Amino acid sequence: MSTADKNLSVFSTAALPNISSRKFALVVAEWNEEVTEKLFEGAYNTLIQYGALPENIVRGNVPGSFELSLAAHWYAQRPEIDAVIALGVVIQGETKHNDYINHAVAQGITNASIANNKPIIFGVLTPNTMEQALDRAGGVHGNKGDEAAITAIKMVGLKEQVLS
Ligand code: DLZ
Repeated sequence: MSTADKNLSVFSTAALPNISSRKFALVVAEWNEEVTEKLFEGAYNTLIQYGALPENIVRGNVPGSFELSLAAHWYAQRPEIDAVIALGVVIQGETKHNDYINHAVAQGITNASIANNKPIIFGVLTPNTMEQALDRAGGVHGNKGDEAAITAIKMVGLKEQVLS
């Protein structure tokens, strides 16, 4: 299903793990800040709604989405962090810059996640227009930040189930 047909804030919440002692890092790109702040709000509020404690959530800002993977890697290296959520928006431009950024971030986050054996969630919107971005940052298609937070919670639970 494409995101055009999906509301990013509607998901199954059956059997979510207890996350009251889990620690999360949110890494937020400053580029397209009007959108990424909404992604942050969505992710933060969803973590709180499903049981995370405010003191167990840390935030780090990076200049643009290209820097998300390295910063996520740094947070994932901290032993106390259970999951990292990387939030950014890369809007298609007149050049291919967006393609390079999108591929680099997707690959960088995958690599950092596997290297650290921790969930690092790809909360990056890759729309064609600002309007499409806003639609997915608390607009008609929900909030990618909400979806990223639920994904982090589910992956923390799955890791516990599989590895402990
Ligand atoms: C340079 C750039 C461009 C053109 N577009 C975006 C964007 O749409 N979203 C985003 O998060 N960052 C963008 N950036 C910045 C890069 O991610 C990176 O911060 C710079 O290339 C570093 O010099």
